[in-house]
Amino acid sequence: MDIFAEDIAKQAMEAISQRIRNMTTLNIVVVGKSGVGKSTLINSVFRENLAETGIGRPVTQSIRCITKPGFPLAIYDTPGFELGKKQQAAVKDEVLKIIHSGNTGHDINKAIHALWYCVNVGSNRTFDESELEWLRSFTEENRLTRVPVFIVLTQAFPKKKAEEMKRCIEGENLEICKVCPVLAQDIDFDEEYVAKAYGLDTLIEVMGQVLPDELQDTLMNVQKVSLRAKKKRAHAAVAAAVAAAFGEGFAPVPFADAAMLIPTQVAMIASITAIFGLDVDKSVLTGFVSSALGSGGATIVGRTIATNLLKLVPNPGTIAVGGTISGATAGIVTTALGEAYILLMEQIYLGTMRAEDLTTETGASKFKELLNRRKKKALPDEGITE
Ligand SMILES: Nc1nc2c(ncn2[C@@H]2O[C@H](COP(=O)(O)OP(=O)(O)O)[C@@H](O)[C@H]2O)c(=O)[nH]1
Ligand SMILES: [Mg+2]
Repeated sequence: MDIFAEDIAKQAMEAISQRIRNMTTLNIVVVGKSGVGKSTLINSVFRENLAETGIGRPVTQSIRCITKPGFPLAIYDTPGFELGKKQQAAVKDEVLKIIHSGNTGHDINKAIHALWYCVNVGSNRTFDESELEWLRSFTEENRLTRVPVFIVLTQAFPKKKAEEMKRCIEGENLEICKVCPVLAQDIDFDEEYVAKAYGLDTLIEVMGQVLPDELQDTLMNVQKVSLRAKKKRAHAAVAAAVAAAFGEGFAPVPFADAAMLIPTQVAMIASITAIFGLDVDKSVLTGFVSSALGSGGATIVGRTIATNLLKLVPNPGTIAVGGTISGATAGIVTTALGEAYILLMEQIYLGTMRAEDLTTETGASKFKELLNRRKKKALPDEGITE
């Protein structure tokens, strides 16, 4: 069976768009007075400028839902929360109503998955009593619905003051997940001192600890603040793909049939791409496939695939015996391919490599060099069990 790198890239493109289309929608309610920094927070955490460019539609008297087509996130914003006690009570009832109606159909896409209660550190002396009352009453009524509540201390500067507020709130023993101080954007004091943004990665990482498994890929897809969390999830996706396809029950195949591994690898690449939430196009994928599996636009035959995949493995000597690919070998080479792709996604995420670089000769050789460096860094017997 002959295959073109471009065909594999096309399959991968299709798998990626299907993957993203099928992602579970993450629904977050954001509560807080006007001006505390809700919009800034949302735009800084998520990769689309949702608060700015999203489409808002009113869902209740005082709550609107912001979404963007093709983006698996919905933010329920609560404008007017500052307008006194009556309005705050109304917001509370409406939030609870939305939570209940989200739960009725047992559709995870409709449920509310988290509530961010935002309080501004800069302008508050202490935590306002009326806000505490709101939280006490809300968390009480949330006992059965159990929507995870995060208190986000926005514009958390000076840090010492933020820490004080955090301790004060923690002392209330509310049923909340976490108090997270954040500075969403740098603050520039007369150009003499800059307070650096911080805390957004922690907010996402603690969210990751409480969200159900169905939402983990979505959370990684939409967030743009924790590369560490994206990589961790991507590594897990590689391990899961390998275990599912090449675990027990995989009958060894001849080298010439290495193309059999491709559907699993295409699905794995799609998962990783969805987790990184990066726009990759067909030329990038063609470039990657060509550099990993074979050469240029030419057809790649099974044997070439096997040989080139083995080149990605730090120490292929011990596994390339017998002329057949066992489940363990298939796992090792597929893992190596996944790790190479994660490396590429990381470079693109960090901006040290542009997506289109891979289609040029200098870009491709730069990537090869990175792969080699990664291979050398790996322990001599990394992952090899056969
Ligand atoms: N430098 C900086 N400014 C912020 C931050 N958060 C909010 N602001 C500013 O505070 C003002 C109100 O923020 P906004 O996000 O619109 O608040 P919202 O009404 O709660 O949505 C805006 O001028 C923001 O630029 C932050 O983390 N850093
Ligand atoms: Mg706003």
